[in-house]
This record gives sequence, structure tokens and C-alpha cells, in this order.
Amino acid sequence: MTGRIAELRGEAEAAIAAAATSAELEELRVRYLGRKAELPNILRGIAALAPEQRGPTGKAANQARQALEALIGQRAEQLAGGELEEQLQRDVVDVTLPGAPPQPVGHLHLLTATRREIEDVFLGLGFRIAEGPEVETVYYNFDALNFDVTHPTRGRADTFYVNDDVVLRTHTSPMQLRAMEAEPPPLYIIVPGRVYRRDSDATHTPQFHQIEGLAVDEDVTLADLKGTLLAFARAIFGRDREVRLRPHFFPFTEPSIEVDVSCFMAHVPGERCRVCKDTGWIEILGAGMVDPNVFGYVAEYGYDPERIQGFAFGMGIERIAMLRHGVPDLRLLYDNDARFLEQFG
Ligand code: 2NM
Repeated sequence: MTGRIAELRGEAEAAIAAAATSAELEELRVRYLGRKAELPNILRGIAALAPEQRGPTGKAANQARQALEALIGQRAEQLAGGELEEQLQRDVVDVTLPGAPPQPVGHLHLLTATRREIEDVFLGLGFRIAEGPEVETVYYNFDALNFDVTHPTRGRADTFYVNDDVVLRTHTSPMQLRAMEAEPPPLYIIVPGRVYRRDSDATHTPQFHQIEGLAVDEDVTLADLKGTLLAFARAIFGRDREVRLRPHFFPFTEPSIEVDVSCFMAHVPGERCRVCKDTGWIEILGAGMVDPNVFGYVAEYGYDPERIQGFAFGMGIERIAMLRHGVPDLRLLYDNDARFLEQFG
């Protein structure tokens, strides 16, 4: 029996040394050490042998099994190392080769591009950007902005309430108050961001975007406001634009105004201009001189209405983008139809 064991061991050792792949090695493991293989069978049959054969047979078979297991382990490591090496060689990538074909790159959404352009204009005029929470307290959204307790937009029909004291902001003005609480004048900021109103049709979505501006300093006048907005209108709508101010009402400004820009569409004789309705003017934003009552809410932070004045303005980014590019329906900005979006690359 020990002769057969030696024969098996020799045969297996040669086969293991010659195995070329991990898969081949696994086959050899099954053939020589698997449940139906001869060597394990011999070990299981020891008890049935004549007593004087049990010792030498058991010893030779056990040694053979241990030797083969060790050999298979070694060879497995060798093969795995070689296979990894080979894989690495195959996977070598020359990162200096040009990418081919060049992938088309995307572009900003019209609304994002418009926001950034407006921001750039005001950054150039010395304003900084401030951003604030979209979920606001009624105090910052209405009370401290001088909204009368009976003001209609305070109602559940116009504004999204989280609870009695918390709303989704209806404008970015609350951040203007937060900014005044955070640092004393002079203050020149613009506040871009999402705002929410319960409204939905071709010109209104429940969520839209605003940019509001606030300038507080000594000796700030309505003339400064007009000059600032003229610079803005010319940067965004063209260098030949003019602006005009019309009286209006906002709770947080006194006086309040609406601002028109002169029409930038080519007018065809005999055809009615769809943008300005032949009035020559297009409404672009609301503005005014900050009401001293608003400063009253931040007086303790250095905003003494006897010493400083401020102007403020607010515009809808969607409206600016639509006017500029002749977009007929606000909802196009939110439909994610690539045929529309790709026109603004
Ligand atoms: C507008 C129109 C007029 C405005 C006022 C203020 C604040 F906080 F300073 F009082 N922020 N924004 C304002 C004024 C906004 O949007 C049409």
C-alpha cells in the first residue's frame, strides 16, 4: 500500500508543478485530494487493514496529503501572482494619448447662467453676495419687513406655512435683515435664491428665483438707486438702454417704485411689438428707499434711521431670462426638454 501512495504522490507532485492556471490547479486538488479521490479513500480505509499495515500506511498517506496540500498552496500563490502581473500588463493605459472622440460638454441651465450674469454685474459695482435660509420665520419674512398684519400675502392662500411661525420665504428680503443684524453699515449686498408663492400659471410657478439688492450707507439717495439700476439694465439688456421709475407701493420701502427698461426688440413698422406692446418700456423690477420702520427693527445693530439711508430692489430671475431671450412660457424653464435648453449653450 505504501508503494501505491508513493506512486500517487509522485504523480500529483509533477502535475501540480506543471499546472499553468489557477483553474487547472483547482482541478488537480479535486482529483488528488477531493472526496472521491484515491488518497483520502486510503486514509478512510485504514481501520479495515491488517493491524501491522495500519501504522506505515496511515503515516505515508498523511504525509502525502500534507505535502500535496502545501504544494498546492504554494503553486496557487505563484500562479495568482503571475496572473495579476499579466492582468496589470494587459491593463496598462497610456494616459498621454488623446481622448477620442472628444465628448460633448454640457452647459449651464439658462436660469443659472442668468443668475451668474446678474451677480457679476453687481459684484462689479461693489456688492457682495449673501445667501440665507429658504425656510424662514414669519418674523423675518413679514413682521420685520413692515408688512401690516392684514397684508394679503400673509394669508394661507398666498404663502406656504410650515407652522404658525414658519414659512417658505416669499422673497429673499429676510436675508437682508439677517445681514444687517450680522454687520453694521456700510452694507452693499445682493441676495439670490429660491422663493415660494402659492401661484401657478404660464407666468407663475410655486417656486421661482429672485435676486434682491440692498445698499445702506450715509447719504444714499434715490438717484444712487437709479444710477445702479441703469448700469444693471445696460449690462444685461444692452448699452443703449434707458430706465424710468414709476411710483408704486411695497411695505418695506418708502417711496417705492417700479422700474422699466426701454424696449430692446427691433420694432417692425405696422407690427405691434409683442414685448413692450408698443409702449417702448418693459417692467423689469421693483425697488425703493428702505422704510425707516425696517431700520427700526435693526437699529440696535448700528442702523440708526436718523444717520443712514438705504435703497433696495428685487427682481425675478425667470422674468429677466424670459424677457431677454423671448421665452414665451415660464414652465419651459422647468420642463427639462433638451430641445429648449440646448438653445442657450
Ligand atoms: C423689492 C422691491 C422693493 C427689498 C427691501 C428690502 C429690505 F430688507 F431692505 F427692506 N429687501 N428687499 C425690496 C424693496 C424688494 O422686490 C420687488
